[in-house]
Amino acid sequence: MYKILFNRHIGLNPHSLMLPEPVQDIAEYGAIPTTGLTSGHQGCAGCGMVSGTNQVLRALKLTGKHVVASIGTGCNEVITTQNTSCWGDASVDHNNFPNTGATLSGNIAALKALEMAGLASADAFVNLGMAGDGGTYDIGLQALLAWIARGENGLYVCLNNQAYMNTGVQGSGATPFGTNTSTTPFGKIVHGNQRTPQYLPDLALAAGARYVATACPVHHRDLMIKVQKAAAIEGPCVIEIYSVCPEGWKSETDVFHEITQLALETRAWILYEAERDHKNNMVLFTLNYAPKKHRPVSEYLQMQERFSGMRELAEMVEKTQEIIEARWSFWNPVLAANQTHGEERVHDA
Ligand SMILES: Cc1ncc(C[n+]2csc(CCOP(=O)(O)OP(=O)(O)O)c2C)c(N)n1
Ligand code: SF4
Ligand SMILES: [Mg+2]
Repeated sequence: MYKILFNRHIGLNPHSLMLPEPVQDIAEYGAIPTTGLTSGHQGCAGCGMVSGTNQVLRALKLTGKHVVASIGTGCNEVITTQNTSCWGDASVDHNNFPNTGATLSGNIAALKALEMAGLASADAFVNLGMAGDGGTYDIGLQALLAWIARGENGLYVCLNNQAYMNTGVQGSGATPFGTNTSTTPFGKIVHGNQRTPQYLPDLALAAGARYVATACPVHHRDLMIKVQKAAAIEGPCVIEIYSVCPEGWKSETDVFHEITQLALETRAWILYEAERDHKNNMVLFTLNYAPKKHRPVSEYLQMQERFSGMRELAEMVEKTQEIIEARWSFWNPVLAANQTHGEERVHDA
């Protein structure tokens, strides 16, 4: 059983622990660092996961290491590899839809074998896995949890757009309550998705992840610091990125920023991180963003037509608000103890 300890400086001075210095000499490891995403992707206008992926790679570039990436089937893989590879100087394999976790293990085994043969140093590489929410919460969950259980080095990034977008917007384990998807249609009898979503950081932490975090590309510095931190930590790390999807969310393509900001201010998406400290037998939680004012979730539901049916039903909006309050209640005593309630802070200032 782990003790839970909260950062005393919650919302004020996060990311103070274990933050690696950006590498000045990118040839330090003798490997070719990644470039970040290169041009030519085929994502829709306003797609959040293009920015998210780019920020992950740009953050890893600063580590000076070579990225070995295993990417699961889904929009991100399709839009960055079908015409031409947009992965620049990263080594990329497209694994099977359920296999991202397993491929992370295969890649680390290969890197160790290279090291034993004196051909490379495993230290010179970042072992990166990337998959969508369908590939993570549902079909890839077993491989992911088994990879975490093996305790190997690596970073698993879930690009969460809250449904199976690449195959026509089917509902996943991360789809919000009441959402209209092709497998959870909004009809007269059943009103959209009846399940409440699961939370990947909870699942990963329970399985033994060393570091878990949520992020969004609008707060790019926060996202990039988290990625760099995960790359420096020994053991399995999991970061989940909020990924606006105009196609599946039925939103306008120019409101990426507004939708994300509303998600944060209504607390439909919470920016936080948790680090496991084996030595002291504790998990350190940090809330990275505490909205000044808690806006009602009804405002978040307005800009996305996937919610157009449920937002007309008061009881469904109320239940959505209850889901948010229940999740947020974890942080209330922390905010009270730290007397930062009402402060707004995300560390990309
Ligand atoms: C074993 C297997 N089952 C089904 C598919 C079809 N398939 C490809 S992508 C995809 C949806 C991916 O959804 P998600 O992981 O959420 O990624 P997104 O496209 O939303 O980014 C599905 C069902 C497949 N490629 N392999
Ligand atoms: S369907 Fe959604 S996730 Fe896929 S490319 Fe388009 S906007 Fe991006
Ligand atoms: Mg998805």
